[in-house]
Amino acid sequence: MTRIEAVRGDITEQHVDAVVNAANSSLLGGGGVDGAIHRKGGPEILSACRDLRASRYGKGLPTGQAVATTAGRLPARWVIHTVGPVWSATEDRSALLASCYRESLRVADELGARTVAFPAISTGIYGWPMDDGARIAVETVRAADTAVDEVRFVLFDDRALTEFTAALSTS
Ligand code: AR6
Repeated sequence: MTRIEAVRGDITEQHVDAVVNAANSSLLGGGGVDGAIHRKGGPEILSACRDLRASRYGKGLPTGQAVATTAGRLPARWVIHTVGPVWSATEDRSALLASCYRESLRVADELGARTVAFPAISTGIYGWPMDDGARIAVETVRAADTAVDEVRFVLFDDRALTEFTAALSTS
């Protein structure tokens, strides 16, 4: 049984086995969570991402998939990079957002990670509404078949924490 919690905080400061990065397909960095992880984790992460681009992911990491690297100087041991979908008002991309959570947990299982911290994927630069993003995150993690003991949603502001707390209080 996976314990699921929501806290307010900074994903880069989490003492967990793996932190999830809301990356983009290039794996070469960006703003938001991605920028913070690379800035605080140092050049080792970017170097590992470059290696992935030169080997398994020549065309980039597809949306909805996940891959792990070192966490460099972060307190976590691994970063699991995943690429959320950009929000669309005309196309339902929620299966891709759910896939980010599911695939990240699958990678965590492969690594043997028992504690995993997630940001609210796609709800920043990619524009996903926070209430819907929170619902998909919680439903997908609850339904996942994983050996991870603890999933921690790490939310940057009160609004996000409120939405995740509400999603967690529904059964
Ligand atoms: N810790 C926890 N949450 C954070 C942090 C942090 N340090 N910083 C921001 N958030 P975003 P996306 C929240 O934009 O929407 C990048 O350029 C933020 O308030 O990081 O998936 C990538 O390279 C929001 O609720 O990710 C991609 O190009 C949530 O984390 C693109 O942005 C996600 O916001 C991905 O966009």
